[in-house]
Amino acid sequence: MAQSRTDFGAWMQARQQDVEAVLQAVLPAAGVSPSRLHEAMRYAVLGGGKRVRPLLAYAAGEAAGADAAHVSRVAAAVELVHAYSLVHDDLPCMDDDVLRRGRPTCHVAYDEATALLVGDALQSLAFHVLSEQSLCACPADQVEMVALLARAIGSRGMAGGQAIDLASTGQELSLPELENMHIHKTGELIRASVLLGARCGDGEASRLGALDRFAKCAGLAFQVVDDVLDAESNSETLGKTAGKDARQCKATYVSLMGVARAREFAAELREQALQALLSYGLEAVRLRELIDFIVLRKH
Ligand code: GRG
Repeated sequence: MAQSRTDFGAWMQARQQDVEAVLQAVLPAAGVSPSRLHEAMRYAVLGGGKRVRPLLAYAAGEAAGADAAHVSRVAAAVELVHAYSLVHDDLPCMDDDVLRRGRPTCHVAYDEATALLVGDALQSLAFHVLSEQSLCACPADQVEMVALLARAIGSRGMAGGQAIDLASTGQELSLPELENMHIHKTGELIRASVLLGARCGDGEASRLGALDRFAKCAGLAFQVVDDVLDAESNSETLGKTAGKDARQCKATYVSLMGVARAREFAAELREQALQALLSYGLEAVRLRELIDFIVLRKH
């Protein structure tokens, strides 16, 4: 194979820097009024996080032969949505957490009302970034991209998954119920990241189907590993409060399957994700490497 793991490290760093630069540029400067809100938006987004969703968008864009500058906009949009979801998830009325990306959460560093507005404004900025410039050959395709993101993060997507999560805390869940929650809460945005990256490229329907199957496995694998890390790692390594799921009596893949079986399940999902890419050649190398990154990550 022409490209090696070392290349993946360099590729990942270059894409993380690329999305950081777009995020820096699209976020209003802290000095611009209302400056406290803008400063808090920058605090919530910049200088932290693995940028997994942008990396998936870049990798899918490469698999679909997309223009890298167009994919950068998608990458920034999905990260803005992700940052909004974390800020709102950390609020006292939701998960009530004080640590995120190794720093005080947004409502602790600022205040609850500001954090609420940060989430609102980041979500709005995401759609601005996705729609402001032409990202694909046909304007109607770009309208579909906007609709795709809206569906993925709304009441039948990420926000719905969060609602299911809140309603089920302290309840016993079956595996299918747990899976349904995660498909919505974390899976839909991961899926949208892959599909939107690919939609900047050739957008061939059969190929999008394969990427969709990849993305569904990647999204679930991400969550299974998240549950394992919450149970096995520590707050310093994770940059967020570890061990919360057990303390809150939350159903997780670890509580339902145990750590060893959860790890096996993540490995099975990795296999299925790789199977979905069988019709692809070297153009999907980054997607294949990213599923390994997702499954083997330590934080
Ligand atoms: C508030 C509408 C709304 C939705 C929140 C995604 C979500 C729904 C909440 C996040 C809570 C959480 C910790 C979910 C587990 C999986 C997850 C999204 C972990 C954090 O994502 P990473 O690991 O974080 O990609 P970084 O910091 O690397 O970006």
